[in-house]
Amino acid sequence: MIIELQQSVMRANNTKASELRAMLDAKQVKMINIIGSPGAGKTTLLERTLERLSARTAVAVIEGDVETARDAERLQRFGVQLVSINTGGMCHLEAPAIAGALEQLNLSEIGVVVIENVGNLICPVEFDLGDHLKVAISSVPEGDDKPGKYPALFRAAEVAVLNKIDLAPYTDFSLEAFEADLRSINPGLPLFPLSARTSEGLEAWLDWLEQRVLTAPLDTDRSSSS
Ligand SMILES: Nc1nc2c(ncn2[C@@H]2O[C@H](COP(=O)(O)OP(=O)(O)OP(=O)(O)O)[C@@H](O)[C@H]2O)c(=O)[nH]1
Ligand SMILES: [Mg+2]
Repeated sequence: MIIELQQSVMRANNTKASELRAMLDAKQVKMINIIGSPGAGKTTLLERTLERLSARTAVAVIEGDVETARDAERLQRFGVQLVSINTGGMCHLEAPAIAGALEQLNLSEIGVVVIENVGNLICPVEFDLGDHLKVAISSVPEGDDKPGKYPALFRAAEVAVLNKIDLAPYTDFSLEAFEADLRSINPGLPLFPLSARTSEGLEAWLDWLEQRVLTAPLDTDRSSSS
């Protein structure tokens, strides 16, 4: 009974997500879904990304948090359209909540919507939000064994960021081990090791992202399993 209910929730979510993606495609808006563990640096990467991307196109942000609007408050200085969603304890965002958030945005003025998902490596992967691009963010202090332990995220993502490389000298993190683990799960996944704090490696990530969301054609066939 519980399994049936979960399946129907997932089906309803995925139907809504497909509707959202079609609606965004019609308006030529791209939506990015950033997924990573608590503290991996999602908001910090978003801050660094907004500094450049919002100079090229109008960006809106949907901030998902279990509690508080702290991340949304951090982003207010960028003057972007911003909607904060408190999940009230839930470990992920769902498509109906994104639909509600998108209704609050003036999409005719927006080129890119960025979602910061709830900090979690498992639940957010299960729920398609109607996004065009899933970004997996890991960070050095989490350890180099994470791709193999949480493979679903690294399979679903179209790109991976490894943040906090400035901390590598103080840990036993091995970039080679991380990459090998990642490659065993998703051989072609682009990986950007960087530090959102020192900006090392940031340019390559920003170049890739700009190319993907500003010039690459819309990919309307992506689904939650992609
Ligand atoms: N040393 C270092 N610290 C970083 C870097 N990026 C982020 N941090 C720090 O890591 C902490 C968490 O960063 P956030 O950006 O808030 O992480 P988050 O993933 O948004 O966290 P949640 O939204 O709570 O899941 C903060 O203290 C940041 O200043 C980095 O590249 N290097
Ligand atoms: Mg955050």
